[in-house]
Amino acid sequence: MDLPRGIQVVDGPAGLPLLRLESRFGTAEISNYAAHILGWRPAGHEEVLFVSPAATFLPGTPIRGGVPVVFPWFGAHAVEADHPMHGFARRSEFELEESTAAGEHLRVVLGRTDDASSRQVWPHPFQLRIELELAEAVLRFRVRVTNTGAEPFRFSEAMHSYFAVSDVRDITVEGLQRSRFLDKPHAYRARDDEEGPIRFGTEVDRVYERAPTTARIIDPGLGRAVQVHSHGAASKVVWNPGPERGSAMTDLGPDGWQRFVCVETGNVHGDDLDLAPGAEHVSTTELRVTRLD
Ligand code: TA6
Repeated sequence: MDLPRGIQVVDGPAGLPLLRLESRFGTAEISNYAAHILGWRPAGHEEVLFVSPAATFLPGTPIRGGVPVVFPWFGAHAVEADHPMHGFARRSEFELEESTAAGEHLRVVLGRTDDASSRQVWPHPFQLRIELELAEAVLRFRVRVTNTGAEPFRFSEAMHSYFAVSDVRDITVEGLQRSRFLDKPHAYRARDDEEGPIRFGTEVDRVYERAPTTARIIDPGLGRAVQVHSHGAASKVVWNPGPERGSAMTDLGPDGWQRFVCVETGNVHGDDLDLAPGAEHVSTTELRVTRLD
């Protein structure tokens, strides 16, 4: 496919081919493998996403960092323990379907459908498209799921975004105060008693159902705030493994846990979705970076 000006194929980590979108608005990268967004540097700012220095880029394995695509289930499979964590999409190949440039505004669409491998673990025909737009001061990504079969299906989805931070112990996440969440480290106990911003240092793993549309990562060390705004995505998940779990994650490295926070957007747990034959669902996430005064 001929690529428009501003979009090119470059060699990424471990020789992984990446699509690089570059304009006056900044630079972003996404791989055909797993439709995995691996970087975003808006004009005037440093890298916004975290990719672990110990990440592996092997076929069939998830990449630690960037924006893993979680589909068609979130977390462990509800019944089959041997099914891949967070579904199969983040371990599979996508095809570049569209690439467009409108001035400095660049956009690519990567897609995949069901295949023999997916049907072994999830018996539904589907089309999954990940759209990535590099716009002025915004990185926008969409998840488009279409039911191409004759039967309805239920699914969960999330864009599991890893954000680079100075030190997770020095940041806060605002915007979710007093919102109800499921507290995974405490047996998913439901809570809504958090009056202040979320702080980190020990394991934090929270699923906010019917969450507020916008959360903000406040990072005094980097002098920036990252806004995570979503629509068509009822859930937010906030995760950092903390020192104990983090140091045991081989693709994270010894102090990798300190360098990121996940603020994920999607439709998970009680927000999972039913899709009728022929129907399509779109969820959109927009990232913005501002300097802290
Ligand atoms: O989104 C939070 C979470 O479900 C955590 O419980 C943790 O498992 C994290 O995802 C990472 O999962 P992964 O399979 O990428 O190691």
